[in-house]
This record gives sequence, structure tokens and C-alpha cells, in this order.
Amino acid sequence: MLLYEHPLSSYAQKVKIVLREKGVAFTAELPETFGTGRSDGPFAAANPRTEVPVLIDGEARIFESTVILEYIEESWPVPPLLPRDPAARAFARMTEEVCDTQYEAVNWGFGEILWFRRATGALADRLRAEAAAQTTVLQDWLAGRLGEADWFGGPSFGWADAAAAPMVNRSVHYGLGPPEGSPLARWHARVRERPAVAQTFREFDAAAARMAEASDLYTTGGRRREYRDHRLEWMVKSGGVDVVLAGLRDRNIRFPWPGAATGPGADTP
Ligand SMILES: N[C@@H](CCC(=O)N[C@@H](CS)C(=O)NCC(=O)O)C(=O)O
Repeated sequence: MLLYEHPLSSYAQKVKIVLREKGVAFTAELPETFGTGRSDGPFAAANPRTEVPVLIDGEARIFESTVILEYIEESWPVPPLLPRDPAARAFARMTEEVCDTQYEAVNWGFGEILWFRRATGALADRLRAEAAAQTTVLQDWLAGRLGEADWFGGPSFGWADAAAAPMVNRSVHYGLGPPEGSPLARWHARVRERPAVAQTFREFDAAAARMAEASDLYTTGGRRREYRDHRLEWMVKSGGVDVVLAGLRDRNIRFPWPGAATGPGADTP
């Protein structure tokens, strides 16, 4: 089985954690055309959105991390990551949904400043402060759902833990982790001890250490970052509309498939 992924992608990390928790063997591959939006090659053939993760299992080519998780849970039901009770399943899925949309967007925005240097000076300070404040809101929300339990699903590691782990870990990497000694910080310490999570985080750390050179590809190397839905919304609502306009002007951002034929967001000038 092949997983198209990028070790920094929180969505890819969620899938790798789940595969490893279930003991499912796979090969991880960074698509050659990742980050280009190019519509040729096997990656685009498997996912017209040209986003990772994509799971290739025989004839099945599955994109969207939540759909991939569902496929894994249905194909390898043991150990189960979703509880049996419908309300508890919905609870886990809602935790994942907020992590994948609101929380991921905040992390992404912080990375746009730190790694891709989209803003400097006062604007960078403002965007970082927004990210920090919104991270606190999201971590408070997660902490409320965790309560005093060891895991988000209750007594055992599950679906919501796999979804929240890459998000909270990335905040910690950015110096925006939960307060020391808090239940969420203790959960993070617990979750990162699991072999499936520890291996996935090691791969994240190694890729993060190489980010300085990789980010140059987007400013000088002709690559274009994808600005989409919650991420784009984050940048605009947090005060970074000029970042979007500069990216359009300099042609180093792009929008999701299908591309526009004309206009500032068009794939070709
Ligand atoms: N909703 C998708 C989001 C996937 C996604 O946005 N992946 C990013 C990496 S974190 C990506 O591949 N972006 C393509 C690009 O930047 O060119 C999922 O859950 O799988």
C-alpha cells in the first residue's frame, strides 16, 4: 500500500498514526509534483486536488484524510478507533472536524509567517498574535472535551486522539502549546509516547528542520502555495488580506482545483 504524503502535513500525520496504530504496512512517498498544482503524473491522477494524503490500495485511490480514515477503519476494524455508541462516534468525528478545519487553519497561518515569510514587521506581529489567541480558544475547547479522561474517546486511544495529536503537537513546535501541567499538556505528553505517534512526530521534526531551504522554493523557485477554504479565511479574517494580494501579484499562491482560466488566480498568466 502506498501513501502519498508530506511529513509536515497534519492530515497525512493523522493517517500515518492510524495506519501504525492498526499495524497496517505502507510505503510513504512525497509526490514528485507536490506543491506545484500540476495536473500530470500519478499523483494528480489519484487526486485532482493534488493534495496529500492519498492512499493507494490496489485499485482504490482514496483522497481526503477523513475518507481515508473511514476506509482504514472499515478495512482493518481491529483495534477499533471509533467507539460503538453513535453519540460517542459523533463526538469523535466532531473533534476531528474542528481539528481539520479551524485548528489546522491557525497552524497553517502561523507557518505562513514563520516558514514562508509572508509578512514582516507589524503585520507579522499581528498575525502571530491572532494565531496565538485563536490557538488558546481551540485548546480550551479541546481541553473541555477531554475533561479528566486520558483520551478524547474515554478509556482508550481513538479517532479523535489521532486527529488532535498533529494539531496540538504543531502548536507545541511553534511555542504555542497548552499550559504546562494542564490536562491537555499531559494528554500531549501521553499521546507522543505511543510508538505510532512518536514515529510520526520524529518524521515531522526531521522535515521541519529542513523547512528553511524548502520554503525558498515558494518565493524564488516557482512553486505556489495553495490558499484554500479555512486557510484562506484565516488569513483574511486575521488581517492578512494584503498577504493574499501580494501572493496573487507575485504568483506564488494558487487556489484549489479546478483552476480559473483567467484572472489573478488563474493557473497560467
Ligand atoms: N481536506 C484535505 C486537506 C489536504 C491538504 O490540504 N493537504 C495539503 C498539505 S497539508 C496539500 O497537499 N496541499 C497541496 C499544496 O499545497 O500544493 C484532507 O483532509 O486530506
